[in-house]
Order: sequence, then structure tokens, then C-alpha cells
Amino acid sequence: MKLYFAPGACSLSPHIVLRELGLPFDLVKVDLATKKTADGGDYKAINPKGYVPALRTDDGQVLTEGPALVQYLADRKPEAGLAPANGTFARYQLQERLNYISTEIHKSFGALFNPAMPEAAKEIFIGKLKQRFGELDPVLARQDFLTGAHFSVADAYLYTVLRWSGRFNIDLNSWPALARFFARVDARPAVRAAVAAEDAAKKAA
Ligand SMILES: N[C@@H](CCC(=O)N[C@@H](CS)C(=O)NCC(=O)O)C(=O)O
Repeated sequence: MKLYFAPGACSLSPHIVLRELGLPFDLVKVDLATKKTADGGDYKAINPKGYVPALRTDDGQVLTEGPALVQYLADRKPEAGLAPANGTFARYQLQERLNYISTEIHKSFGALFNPAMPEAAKEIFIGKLKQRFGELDPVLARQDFLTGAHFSVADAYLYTVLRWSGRFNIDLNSWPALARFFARVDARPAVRAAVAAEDAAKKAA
């Protein structure tokens, strides 16, 4: 498999999942400004939407949208337990979490990364993010991970977006259980390896 990524972007989530699962994969860096892959190829020919992540599967198909990718990957190795079985209520609850992260957190951060966004609008999005972190804190005070006692693909995604908080002066310590969750996920060997690989790819730019 091939994961198209940009260092530190939301593609870190499927990158972490690939490493958690121990699946073989190649990383292909994408320049989001030029839409070129590291070897000079046209990324839009792979994903016409122009954003990361995209996954080329072993049978040559391309899948986009982070929440779809992480579920596809988890289903390649169900015994690892990163997603409950398809069709179970627990699977729908995982999708509930993934959708919440995507629409309520990821996309609010996306607005902050937009240089054209007026400061007053950014403040509104920061307020929304703080509201969402306030909703997550009691959940993570009750359980170590988003769906319960075990790490799932939703945790890889939540960790990935939480990493952006510092850039916008949002101090996670304001939500102690969320901050402990972040540290817990950050310490996982697969997460350390993914972050180190992306840091190295960034420096190589
Ligand atoms: N709906 C997409 C959004 C992906 C997304 O926002 N990717 C960002 C990086 S985190 C990106 O590539 N932005 C560059 C662009 O949109 O041109 C998903 O969930 O995978």
C-alpha cells in the first residue's frame, strides 16, 4: 500500500494506524502548495480533490477521506481490534466518533489554517473547538480511549488533530483528561515512529 501524506497534516492519522497494525506500506510525500508528489508527479491525478490523505491499495484502487481510510486499514487486520466488526452497534459508535472529529474538530482547525480567514472568524472557531474539548474531557475522564478501554482508529484521528492546538494557543491542560489522553497516545511506539518519520520528511524538504 501507498499512503500519500504531508508532514503533520491529517494524514498522520492513517499513518499511525498503518504502524499500529504493522502493515507494510510506502509513504509518498505531497507538496500541498504545488500538488506535486515527491517524485514530481501530479497528485491531482491520484486525488482530484488535491488534499491528503489518499491511499493506494495493494490491488491498485485509490481511497480518500481519512475516516474511510482508517476503517479500511483496521479491517485489513481485524484481530488487532482497532475497529469493531462491521455491522455491530460498536462500529456505528466508532463512526459517530470519527464523524464528530471530522466535522466538529478537524474542520474548525481547517478554518484556522486558512490565511484568508479574518481574525474575528478565527476567534469563533477557537471558541467552538474549546466547546468540543469541554465535551470530550468528561468522556476521557471516564475511560482511557474514545470508545472505551482500548485504542481505536478514532484515537489516532483525535490525537492527530489535537496536535494542532498549540499553534493556535489552545492549551490542552485546560482539559486535564484530554491532556492525559494526548500524552497517553503520544507515548505509543507506533505514534512515536510515525511522528519521527514525518518530522524527518519535513526536514528533508
Ligand atoms: N475531508 C478530507 C479533508 C482532508 C484535509 O483537510 N486535508 C488537508 C490537510 S489536514 C489538506 O490536504 N489541505 C490542503 C488542501 O485542501 O489543498 C479528509 O477528511 O480526509
